[in-house]
Amino acid sequence: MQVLNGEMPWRRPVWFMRQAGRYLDEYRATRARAGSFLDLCYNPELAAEVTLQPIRRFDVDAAILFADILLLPQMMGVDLRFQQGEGPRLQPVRDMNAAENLKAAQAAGDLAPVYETVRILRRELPDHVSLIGFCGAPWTVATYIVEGGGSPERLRTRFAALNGEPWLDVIIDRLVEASAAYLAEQARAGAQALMIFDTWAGDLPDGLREKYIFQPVARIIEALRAKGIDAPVIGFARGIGPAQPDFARSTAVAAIGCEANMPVDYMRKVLAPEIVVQGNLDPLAVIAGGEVLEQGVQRLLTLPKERHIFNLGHGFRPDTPVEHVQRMMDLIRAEDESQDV
Ligand code: 1CP
Repeated sequence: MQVLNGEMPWRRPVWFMRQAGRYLDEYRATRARAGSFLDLCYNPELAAEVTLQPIRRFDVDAAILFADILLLPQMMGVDLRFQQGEGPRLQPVRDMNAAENLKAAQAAGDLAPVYETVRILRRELPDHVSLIGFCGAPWTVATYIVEGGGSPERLRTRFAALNGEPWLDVIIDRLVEASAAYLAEQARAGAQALMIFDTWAGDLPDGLREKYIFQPVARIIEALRAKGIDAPVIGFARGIGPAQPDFARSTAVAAIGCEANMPVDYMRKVLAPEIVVQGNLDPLAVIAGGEVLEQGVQRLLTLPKERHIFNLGHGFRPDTPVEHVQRMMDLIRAEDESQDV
């Protein structure tokens, strides 16, 4: 929170995307107890439990609410299932009639279990651990709605954007409205910072980013401010590379998440002077361990502490060895210890 508010932090802040997840035995055990992934997301006690598991293991500075970006479209009326081993399946929306049936107004109100998870977490977390709420960005959530699930190339959605399909505009507008209400409720329940995940932002060419990536995120933040929510927002427009400064300027995010292939030199010289950067260790380097991990961490420690939130460039993979995560934490914390003496 100090870095997001433009202050010098007491140490370099660190947290990890997907820090709660399948690489932890205790996560797999709790998930089995919950039944399905969605049962876990909608069970406030168990969702809070899995959020807290990595906090007990590692000395991280933030917890991210355990939920999923697809809960919101589910409450907007899109049928959602998680098939074992296959990822999400949604009822596709690909025409005006289906788009106009998406409910925006009451969707956030139907996510009460998520706000209960946030309240439990704020009660249970140590004071120095910040709580991050989140939602998917309209573009990324729209890709799941249009494709009907995960998809290697997301071609239907990208062509809908290239062709300027009016039904895609309706989907995006409904998502903007519902997402702003959803994030506002998370903040009211106790989330101190909010992150907007635009995992598929890199799918669009120059000229279309403004309309489908920047503006929807900007409108969500404007709506939050209009509702009196002043929590800082971290924008993760994954894969837009040198368009990051444009994203930062057009949206008024407090920080940008950087993808794993963003050169650290570019983050230090071009991005950090303008905005707080979060990221961007390659999740594969954590699996590899050894020299690769050590060098990757050291490279990121060259970023100014008051402008950097240590993280991965994308989430932990399930095959990540827990000892390597601990090793990474030790390497990061060694910086602060060496400066204390
Ligand atoms: O237990 C399991 O096997 C389920 C795996 C899983 C987990 C742990 C899914 C299914 N979602 C989550 C939790 C989750 N998802 C969090 C929790 C907080 C954290 O620890 O980070 C967050 C923030 C998300 C966000 C999310 N869901 C994104 C954006 C970030 C990213 O990873 O790029 C996306 C794209 C999703 C969709 C989704 N949910 C789950 C899967 C397998 C997918 C990807 C589907 C696909 O595109 O193939």
